[in-house]
Amino acid sequence: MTAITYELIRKDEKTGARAGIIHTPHGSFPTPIFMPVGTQATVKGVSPDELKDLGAGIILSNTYHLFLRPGMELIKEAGGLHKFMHWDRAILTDSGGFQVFSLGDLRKITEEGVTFRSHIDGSKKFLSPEVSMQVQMCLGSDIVMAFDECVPYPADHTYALKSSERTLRWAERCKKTMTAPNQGLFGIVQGGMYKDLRKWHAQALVDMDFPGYAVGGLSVGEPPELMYEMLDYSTSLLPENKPRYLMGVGTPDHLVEGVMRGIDMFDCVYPTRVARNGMAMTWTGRLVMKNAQFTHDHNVMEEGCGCYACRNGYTRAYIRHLVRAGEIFGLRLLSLHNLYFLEEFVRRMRQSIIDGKFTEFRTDFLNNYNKK
Ligand code: PRF
Ligand code: ZN
Repeated sequence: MTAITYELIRKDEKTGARAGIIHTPHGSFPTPIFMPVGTQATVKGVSPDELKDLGAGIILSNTYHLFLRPGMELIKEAGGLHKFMHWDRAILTDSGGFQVFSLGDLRKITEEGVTFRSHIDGSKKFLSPEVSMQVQMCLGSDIVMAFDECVPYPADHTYALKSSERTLRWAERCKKTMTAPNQGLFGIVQGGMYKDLRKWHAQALVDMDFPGYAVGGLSVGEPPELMYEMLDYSTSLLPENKPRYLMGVGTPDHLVEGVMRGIDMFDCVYPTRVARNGMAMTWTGRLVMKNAQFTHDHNVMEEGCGCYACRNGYTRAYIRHLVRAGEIFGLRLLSLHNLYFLEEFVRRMRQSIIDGKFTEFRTDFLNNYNKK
């Protein structure tokens, strides 16, 4: 028995899109899925009950942050991350192999692991495949990510090859260390922006037989067309009976393109981050709530939206006022709306796959979303 299994429900005939179900020890959820990000063991400003209410079946959290603060001992003492943060549905934790490169100071990478200085207090720390697995075992997340290096963009072929070879050796070490029967370890495809490396890396990970695969190293500053091309090469060799996760990708247009290429899982800080900048996501594009055009606009953010804010009639004029006044409640209403929007977005996308209408969904969405 593996902790994580994927059930394929329907494959689109014209594209790589697929509808499925992922089963975890903390419940099952439909795919394609969007995972809200709870870096510090909280999705900023949103309670677990509110997350359930908007339909989240799984959230993402981060080894890097929780390792530095509050530390794995405390979370272990609390009985694991689910209990600590009061979330009883599924959790995926990223390995720290990405955050250490974007946040850690004075990094030094060796075969053994990465030495760095904490961005919180400057103290010297060390993360490796073994440490990352041990931390993630203390956290007790349902889906555990392998410790990798995200090849920076741009990188030359020699560097991308060396880095991806090391990530492969690290994946072996992760697999050896990760022994918890109720946690599933996903491999991460790297390879930079090189087709040959992408194919080789994906194949090598498939040979190691993980319960799921992520495509890493994308959405790191490359043009979208290049990302889609690399995505094609990365997924072409992945087995049909395992979930596929595109890491750190989260705008609606990237979600549709990812799903079209056979991706099942996404995560991104985008909906909550832009909410805190006063932006609302809608089916016809983004609304900058501070704009004067909303001063007298007594409509909800989006007509027909089922989120807490729109369902209860909070108006654009009111939210504009809250945002301008710097009130927390305004940011909360925007976060609840944006997260609901993306969960609803993946629900409709999934339904369109089941109904055999994914291509139409994609065309309609892109037409409406880019109209403004
Ligand atoms: N590796 C890991 N986490 C990630 C990435 C990666 O390549 C990315 C790249 N978009 C986001 N998060 N471990
Ligand atoms: Zn809404």
